[in-house]
Amino acid sequence: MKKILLLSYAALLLAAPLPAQAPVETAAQHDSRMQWWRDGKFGMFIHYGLYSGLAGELEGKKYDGAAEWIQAHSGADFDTYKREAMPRFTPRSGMADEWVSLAKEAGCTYVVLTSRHHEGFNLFETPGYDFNAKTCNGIDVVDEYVAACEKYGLKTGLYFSIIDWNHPDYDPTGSGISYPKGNLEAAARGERQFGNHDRYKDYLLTTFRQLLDSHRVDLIWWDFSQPTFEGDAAWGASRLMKALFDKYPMAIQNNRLYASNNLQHDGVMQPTPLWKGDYTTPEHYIPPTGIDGDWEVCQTLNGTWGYSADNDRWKSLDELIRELVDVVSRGGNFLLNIGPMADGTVPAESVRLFRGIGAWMAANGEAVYGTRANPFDSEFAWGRVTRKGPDTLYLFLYAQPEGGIIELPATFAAEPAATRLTDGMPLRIEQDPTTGICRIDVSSLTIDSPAVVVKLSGTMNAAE
Ligand code: H79
Repeated sequence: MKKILLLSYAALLLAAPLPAQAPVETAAQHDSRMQWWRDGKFGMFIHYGLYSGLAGELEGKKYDGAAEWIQAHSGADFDTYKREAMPRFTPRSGMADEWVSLAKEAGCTYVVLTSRHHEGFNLFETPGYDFNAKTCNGIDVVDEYVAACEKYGLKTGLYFSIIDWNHPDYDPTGSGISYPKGNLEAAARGERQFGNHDRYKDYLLTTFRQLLDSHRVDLIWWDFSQPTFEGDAAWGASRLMKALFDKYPMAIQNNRLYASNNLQHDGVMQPTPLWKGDYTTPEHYIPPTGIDGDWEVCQTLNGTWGYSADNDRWKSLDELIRELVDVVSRGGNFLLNIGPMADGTVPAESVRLFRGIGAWMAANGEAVYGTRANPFDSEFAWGRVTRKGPDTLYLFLYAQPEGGIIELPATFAAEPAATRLTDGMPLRIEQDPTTGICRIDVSSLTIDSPAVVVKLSGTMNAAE
């Protein structure tokens, strides 16, 4: 294999001091590494851990909100959490196959499973540290998951929490994030010690290496940092990144080893510099004008990531498909969550919603996969636009335009053609070179929710 002289892409772009182990590659190498992810557009997030068995309830008390946060919400100390949660966690062989096959059916191209969440319970075998699923009941959940991803041909993502509510060496004092009250009280009583955070960082690296040594991955989803607790100081970020690139040079990773702007919930979001990770990760938030560079919205079906027995605030299928289209039309990816139950079973409503998206994608996926953002300066009252290559646009009609006519501020070389995507029905199209406007007559279309897609073939002329 030809040995390539690697240039530091990040250094070229930033000319700023870099962490020693920032990924080094040229812009072309970067583009080729990112390609499957940029084209793939739609992924499934899977939140599964000890909290799944608790399902929003601990010691007889119910906690609303993000169910994977139940230890922090309840304040339970480690012993209580372990005692309550372990017996209720009953992973079943074969469940990962069900998750990934559902993802495939839904039209997802990649999947991301929580290999460990903030509770610090590892779903994979971690020799030397027994707070893991293998010790619990003999199933290495990540093993089965990776095998299922291979079986169904989906890219394999693993979420990896850098926060840890239960590791004895984790120092919560700088993290700026809720920490189980019970563990703080135990520390105050002298029953726990924080204080050796360097050892925790070593543990993170060892554990991450154990994960990589026995599981092939395409993507790592770190979670998460605060401005006061990030990067090398908080997590030994450079070492973790290097461990990933040493083992899987083509792997992709998000930006959450650093704080960046991940939890911003309004306004225009700025991109993350590449040395902090490959893409920006708005959570529960769809940036109204997109983000420069690569980005992915992660989203829940019902407001919680982890399974919660009482939560029935499900979004509708149409809402979810429109969220997907909004995101893709602005140039992003959409990572949509399921929270399986104690034994890995996917809640029936989640199955229904993902299958519904799959049915829609089977008919309209051409307008989603491999596309890029709306090329026009703004969005349209009637719906959204994606672009594929130099000569195809897809128009997602959410509603009839005024007078049944779409007006695009563009003209096309030669004769453009407009058709309804699902059946190729031709639509009348005309362009006016004097005004630079192209008109498509969609008055004959019934606009079924969530969207009807019109395909416009023709090379768009550059704006005057
Ligand atoms: O795994 C999911 C979340 O648990 C995780 N990221 C996604 C993918 C995440 N960890 N931290 N945060 C998100 C941000 C924390 C927000 C908080 Fe809160 C606001 C913590 C306490 C208040 C959200 C709302 C969690 C509990 C209540």
